This record gives sequence, structure tokens and C-alpha cells, in this order.
Amino acid sequence: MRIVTAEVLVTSPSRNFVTLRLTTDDGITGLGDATLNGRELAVASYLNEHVTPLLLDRDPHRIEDTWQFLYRSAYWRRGPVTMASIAAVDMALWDIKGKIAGLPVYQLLGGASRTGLRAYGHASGTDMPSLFDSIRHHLDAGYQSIRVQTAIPGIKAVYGVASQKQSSGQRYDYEPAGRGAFPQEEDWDTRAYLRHLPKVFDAVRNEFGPELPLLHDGHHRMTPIQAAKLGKALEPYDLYWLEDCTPAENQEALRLVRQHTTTPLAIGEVFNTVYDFQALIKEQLIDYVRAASTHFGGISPLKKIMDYAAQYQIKSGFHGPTDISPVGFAAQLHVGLAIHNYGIQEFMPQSQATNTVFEQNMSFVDGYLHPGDAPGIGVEYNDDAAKAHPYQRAYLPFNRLADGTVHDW
Ligand code: CS2
Ligand code: MG
Repeated sequence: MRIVTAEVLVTSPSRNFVTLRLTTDDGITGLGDATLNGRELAVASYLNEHVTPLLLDRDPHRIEDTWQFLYRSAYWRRGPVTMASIAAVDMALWDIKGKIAGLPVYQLLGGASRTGLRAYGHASGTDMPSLFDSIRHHLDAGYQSIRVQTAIPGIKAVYGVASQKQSSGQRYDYEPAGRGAFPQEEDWDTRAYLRHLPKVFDAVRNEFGPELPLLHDGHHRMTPIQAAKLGKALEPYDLYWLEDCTPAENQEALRLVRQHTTTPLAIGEVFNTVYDFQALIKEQLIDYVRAASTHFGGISPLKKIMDYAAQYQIKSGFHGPTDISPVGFAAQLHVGLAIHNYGIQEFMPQSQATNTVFEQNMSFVDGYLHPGDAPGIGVEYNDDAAKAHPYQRAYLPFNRLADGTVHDW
């Protein structure tokens, strides 16, 4: 069997997506997600100019060999563009292998280790009443774990608050990346955030009780000692995790955070290779691996890092916002179903337009996800629907502090 076509498909139903479709000489197709929010065309170009020509006439069965070939022959390794490109190829080859075997990918990864994948949803509000309404909305939708993000008094726009407007006037619901020629500038004040957040979790616990698993995303904005302080201040509220408490480049930072708090830590959505987690896992500095199939090189390395993490009782908490396409999302559900050390899966539902382009088999019932049992990854691409949504440039926002300094968004 040989790969005879490799197509890079770009569409923009509600947001931009880049998808790789490989087809074999037997007419079997495989899909892979290569979406990198705000830099989509860079990956599409890397694939079109440098990768797809290398895939033609290759044996689609040789997934590991193809992965190593694309990673090592590039000489310039790692990084978000390279690894999103390799991820798309890896996913597409697993999709083809599943279709050839007539099995869903999780069966090829060792079979199911559970009946479903506990998910968490994004609740947010500009004030307590709207936050409580958003939490109730997610509980009514079946979620049994809730991520809490709120507006901060004195700050105009904050990550993760769905109801606030983008520069386009569109609500955040589906996407933080605003369509347009320039990134939206937002403001930030960590001291205001540190004063406000414990009050929010105190109110949420009073309203919803001690059991409900609550998560929060610090979104890379604190210094190590600020993160330590917040982790400690939130201990009475028994968070499931505090995510991305400091910028991910400085991994040493987590040693200081660990010294001061037992609030569980999750990190890794911006990581691209297993090497990014090595020290964090070996030194037990995190409790959850936040990698995503699309940005981490695909299904193969995601399975490998979870097998390594298992030795340290560290669990999965795969990244699952809407800028991971339904293909990338389904791919990591297969990994999540097969591994032993599963923790939780982020789940931001996609728009109707996106679900028309990407025909899916996954299900979400009573708070649990399942990839379905269709052969392969379980997602098909509707070309006609995709053609109706041409690419539109979009940028993630950026932050400036009160004195004008650029800060982590
Ligand atoms: C966030 C993401 O869901 C999360 O945990 O960190 O929504 C992140 O902001 C986007 O993926 C950026 O594209
Ligand atoms: Mg995050």
C-alpha cells in the first residue's frame, strides 16, 4: 500500500482550521489536525512546501518510522510549527491504520481502560451572578467538573470570560482569537487578580458545595512567588488543578511553587515534545499533563509521555479548546481511553458550522466523552461545507500592564 495524495485543507467555520488528508492507492483516507491558533498558514505552508512531497509513495503502515523521519531529517527540531505538522501526519496514519484494521484507534493503543472520559467545561462570568448562572448552565449540560474564570475588577478584558466582547464585537464563546489585521490589546494587573480570585472560589464553594471538582487557568501570567501565593490562598477551596500558573519556559519556577502549596498543578498545552516534560515529571513538579495531540506531535508522542508520566502517578489533562479541531480532539480521546493514568479532558463544544465541516462519532453523555467505535479516529471532512468558509486572518489578543509593558496573555 502506498500514499498517493496528501492534501492540506484550510477552512474557517467560526474559526480557522488546517487539516491534512492522506489517501492511499486503495482509496483509504486519513485525517490529521495541524491547527496552530493565530499562525495557521505557517503550518499549512510547512506541510505544503516541505512535508507532503515526502509522503507520496510512502508505506502508510510505518507510523513510527515516518514520525522519526520527519522529526530527525528536518534537522531543525521541535517548535510549534514543526510539531503541529508532524502531528497531522501521525494522526492521519493512525486513522488509516485503524480503517485498514477495521478498528477504532484506541483498540490499536491497547483497548479501552474505562467506559468514558470525564470532561470539564468552561464556566465564566463578569460577576458572581453571571458566573453562578454559567456554572449551572454547564451542570445542566451534564458536566461534572467545571473550570472557573472570571472578570477581575479594574481590568477591562480577561482571558476565558466568554460573555466579554472581542474587538470584532463577537462574543468570546467559541474563540479567543479575533478575526482582523492586528491582535486585540488587553490589560492586566496580577495584584488585582490575586486579591480577587480567592473571593471568587470562596463564593463558588459556598454556593455549590465542597464536592464539585473546580479548575482554574492562570494562563501563564504570574511570577513564581505570585503563583505560590495564589496556590496557597486557594488551598481551602480544594481545586482539582491550577493550570499554567507561570510562563512554561521557566520550568524551575514550579520548584518554588511546589515548596509553598499543595494545590495540584497542570501544565503543558504549549509544550511540543516529550523533552519539555522530562524534568517536570521526573521531579514530580506537576500532577497533570496538559499536552494536546495537535501541538505535541500527534498520537504517538502523546501515548509515550503518558506512559512515562504513569511511573510518577501523573495523570492526563489534555488541552481541548476549540482551536484543537474535531480531528485533533478525537485523536486524543482515543489516547485518553487507552491509557491507565487518565485524569480529565477539557471539552469546549464546537460551533454548528464547525460540526458540519467535521462529521464526528464522538459522544458526550452525563459528563463523559467517548470517541466512538468507528474504524480509525472517527471523523470525516465535508469538503462542500468547508469550501463555504474561506480562511480569515485572526490573532490571539496580547496584554499590556498599566505602565505599557507587554505581558503574557
Ligand atoms: C486555554 C486555551 O483552554 C485553555 O486552557 O489555555 O483556550 C488557549 O487560550 C487557546 O488554546 C489559545 O489558542
Ligand atoms: Mg490553558
